[in-house]
Amino acid sequence: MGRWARRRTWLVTPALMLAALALGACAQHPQATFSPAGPVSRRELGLMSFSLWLMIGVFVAVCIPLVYAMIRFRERKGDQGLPPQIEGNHRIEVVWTVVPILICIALAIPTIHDAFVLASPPAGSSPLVVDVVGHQWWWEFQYPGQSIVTADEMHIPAGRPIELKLTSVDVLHSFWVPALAGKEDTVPGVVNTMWLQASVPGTYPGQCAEFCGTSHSLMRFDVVAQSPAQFQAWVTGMQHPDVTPTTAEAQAGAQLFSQYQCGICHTIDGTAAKGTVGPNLTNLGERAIVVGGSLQNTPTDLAQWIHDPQAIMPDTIMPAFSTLTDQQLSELTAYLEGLKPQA
Ligand code: HEC
Ligand SMILES: [Cu+2]
Repeated sequence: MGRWARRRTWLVTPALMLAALALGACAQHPQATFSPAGPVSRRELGLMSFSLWLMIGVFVAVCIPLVYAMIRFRERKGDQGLPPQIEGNHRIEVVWTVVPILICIALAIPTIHDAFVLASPPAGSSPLVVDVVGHQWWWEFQYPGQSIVTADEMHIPAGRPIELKLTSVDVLHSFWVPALAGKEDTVPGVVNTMWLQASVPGTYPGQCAEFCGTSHSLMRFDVVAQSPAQFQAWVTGMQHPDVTPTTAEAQAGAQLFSQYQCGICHTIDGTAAKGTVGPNLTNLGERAIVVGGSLQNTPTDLAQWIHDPQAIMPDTIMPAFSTLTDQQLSELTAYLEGLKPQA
C-alpha cells in the first residue's frame, strides 16, 4: 500500500465507523437493552452506564497525560543519552496501585449490591410464576397456578413481578427479552430462575440468545404485558376454550386435524389432541404471531406452514403435509383460526 492509500484508510475507516454509529442511532429498537421497560432492565442499564462512564473517565485520565508526555518530552535534536530515570519512585508506585484498587471497589460495590437485589423478586411482592421451556426452535410458557400451556406469546400482567423457572428439553437455549431483563440460560435437566417485570402494558420482543442449531435465529417470541384486568380475561379465556367448529369448513378441518394425527404432537385443550412435542394450540385464533413471529397468524401463513414447515423453519421436526389440497388446507386453517375463548 502506498503512503497516500494508507493515509486514505486512516481517514475513511473512522468516518465509516462514525457513520455506522450515527445510522444505528436512527431507528427505533424495541429489542434493545438501552430502552428499558421494567425495574430489572432499568437497574441493569444503570449499572452498565455507571461502569461505562467510569471507564470513559479512566480512558480520558490516562490519555491526557499520555499525549502531554508524548509532546512535551519527545526526542529533540541534540538530545544526548537517556532522560532522568524514575524507576522505583515510591510516590508514583503508590498512586498507580491505590487508584486502580479504588476503581475496582467503586465497581464492585454497586455490582454486588445489584446482583443481590436482582436475584429474587422484591420481598413482600406476590410474583406470578411462569415455567419457560426452550425447544428447538420455539418457546413454551406454562402457568402452573392457572393450568395454562401456550407458546410464542408470554402473557403477563404489567406492574407485577414475574418469577420465571427456565429449562430446556433438548439443547442449551438462552431466554432474552432485552427491554425487560438480561439473559438466562435454559439447560436440560436444570431449572434456572430469574424475574422480570414490565412497568406498562406493551409487546416486548424476545429472542433465544444461545446458538442452538439450524433455526436458532428464528427462535423468537413476544412478551405481551397487559393490564391486570386484561391479563385476567386472557387467563379465563385460556381456561375456557371454545373448540366447537362453527362453520362446515371448520368442521371438516377438525376432522382433518384428527385424521392426520396432528394431536400426536399438539394439544388443543378440550379435545382429544394431547401431544406435547409441539406447541399447545389452545386458542390459537387469538394469537398475533405463530412460529415465533416468523409468520403472522393469518390463514395464508398457516396454510403455508402446514404445507411446508421446512421452508420457514429449516430442520423443524414438524413434518410437511404436502399432500393436502388447497381446499383441505383452508379447512384446516379455518378450524385453527376458529380456536378462540368461549364468548
Ligand atoms: C411430529 C410432530 C408434529 C406433528 C405431527 C405436527 N406438528 Fe405442528 N408443530 C410441531 C412443532 C415442533 C412445531 C413448532 C415449530 C417451531 O416453531 O419451531 C409445530 C408448529 C405448528 C404450528 C404453529 C404453532 C405455534 O405456536 O407457532 C401449527 C399451527 C401447527 N404446527 C399445526 C399442525 C397441524 C395442523 C398438524 C397436522 C396436520 C401438525 N401441526 C402436525 C410438530 C408437529
Ligand atoms: Cu435456542
